[in-house]
Amino acid sequence: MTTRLLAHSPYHPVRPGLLPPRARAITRAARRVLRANWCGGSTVPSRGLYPHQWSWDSAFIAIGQRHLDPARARRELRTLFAAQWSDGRVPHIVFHPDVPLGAYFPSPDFWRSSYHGAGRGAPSAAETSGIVQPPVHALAAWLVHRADPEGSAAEGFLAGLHPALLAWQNYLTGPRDLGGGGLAAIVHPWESGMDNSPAWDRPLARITPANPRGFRRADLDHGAADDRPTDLDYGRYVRLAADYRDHDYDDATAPHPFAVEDPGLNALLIASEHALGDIADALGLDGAAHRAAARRRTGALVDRLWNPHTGLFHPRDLVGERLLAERGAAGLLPLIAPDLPAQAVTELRRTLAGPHFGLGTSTRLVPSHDLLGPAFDPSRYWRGPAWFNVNWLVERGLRLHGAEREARDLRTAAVTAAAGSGFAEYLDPHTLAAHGTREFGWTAALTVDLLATDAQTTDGHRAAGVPHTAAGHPAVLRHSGGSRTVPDGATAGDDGTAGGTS
Ligand code: 2M8
Repeated sequence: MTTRLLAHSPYHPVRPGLLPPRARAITRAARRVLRANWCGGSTVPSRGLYPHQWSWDSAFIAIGQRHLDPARARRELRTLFAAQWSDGRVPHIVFHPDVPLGAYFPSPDFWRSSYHGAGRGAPSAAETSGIVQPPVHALAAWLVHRADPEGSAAEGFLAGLHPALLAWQNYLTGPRDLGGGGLAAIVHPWESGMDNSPAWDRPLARITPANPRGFRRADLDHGAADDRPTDLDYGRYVRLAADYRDHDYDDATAPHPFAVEDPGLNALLIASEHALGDIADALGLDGAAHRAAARRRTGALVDRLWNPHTGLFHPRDLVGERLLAERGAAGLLPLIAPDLPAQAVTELRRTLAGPHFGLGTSTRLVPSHDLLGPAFDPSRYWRGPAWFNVNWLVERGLRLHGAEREARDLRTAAVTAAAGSGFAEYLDPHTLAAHGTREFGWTAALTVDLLATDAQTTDGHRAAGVPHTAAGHPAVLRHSGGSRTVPDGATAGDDGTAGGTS
């Protein structure tokens, strides 16, 4: 299948797997992107649009980089955690001091972390943002370790990072459990990583936008305005961030007019809790306690965010105390939770292939938003386009729960589309036309990882070491807020979700 076809044609059936020479050529191209975006201690998502270190980008980048240069992958994570605050939060951006202030907004002089974050233990030696992103990091650390256990042990990588990973998890499950139900809340749309999702429209509508004359958007210097958030949304993002800053980033006293339990972030929290269990085992500590915590959190996720009418998880708006109605790809991400009840797995798979996400029918990649939703936009940032981290997570979840064939098709589609688009930030899910920036860090890195998974996975069979999970166990799901049974026998693989180094 040619690049031209991929870029302009609608749905085509997937040819299983890639021939090794093609796979090697794609890996080489991805490696060039990662080298070009490397800054000496970490990797920028993109030289132009995102010229600093981003939190979940770095985790995804490390996951791919481990196959190419494991020492660099370890460095990526250590650099990020060097800027962790002493309250445990990992800031969503760590700013490079040599990049001009005007290159990205909101810039360090907006967040003023070393001043406003001092009470929460923001570092004095680095400038960072004050909000967070989804916790992919313990999962990334475990996968990075597994790719090169000897090098990792020689550097004391796991032992060195473990306290920081624990503190990060504890920040999210402690001060950020704003709803008191065992899940972490986000206090800004950017904390979901899916910044412009239509799910945030309703809670954002309560926020008075900041005066547009008070700031200048740098993102529009690099991309098409139609691919990016509107000025009105940007004004609201700025207002929320400024108010949090002006409360010194203190979760206990900040008013949090935007407070939402996001299924994507919480699914990653669960996957990382499992990975912390594996890390603890490897260090001779109590891994079982983490797995028990992950099971409890999976129960909370089902209780609070599952919607049996849509067969999907939905964000819970803590201010309005209700589930948000929009169907977003974040609602599919609990597939990466090993203990998810079998019934939820079955229904999520049905939803994924159904008309709202169309995987394998009208689309070959998972769109970020409901194809039939009134707000769906195939080219605007997080309002419909397919993103590679979302597709990587869904692939992993499918494989974890034994859907190897769908996982393989998704891998092939994602890898081919990534390479054919110049490692674009996001794609129109119907035409696969590229949008956003190109040579994007996690697109390149996760392509490498998917190719490595492909190489380790026997066609038509379960990946070596992929654990059997909830499938076949009795499970009862009721409407969100009701009771549910989570099977006890579900196990995590030795990498936190799916076994091996994959
Ligand atoms: C996008 O978010 C930043 C703000 O954090 C932006 O739009 O300026 C999102 O796609 C986010 O998920 C990602 O981490 C970041 C850098 O790639 O860009």
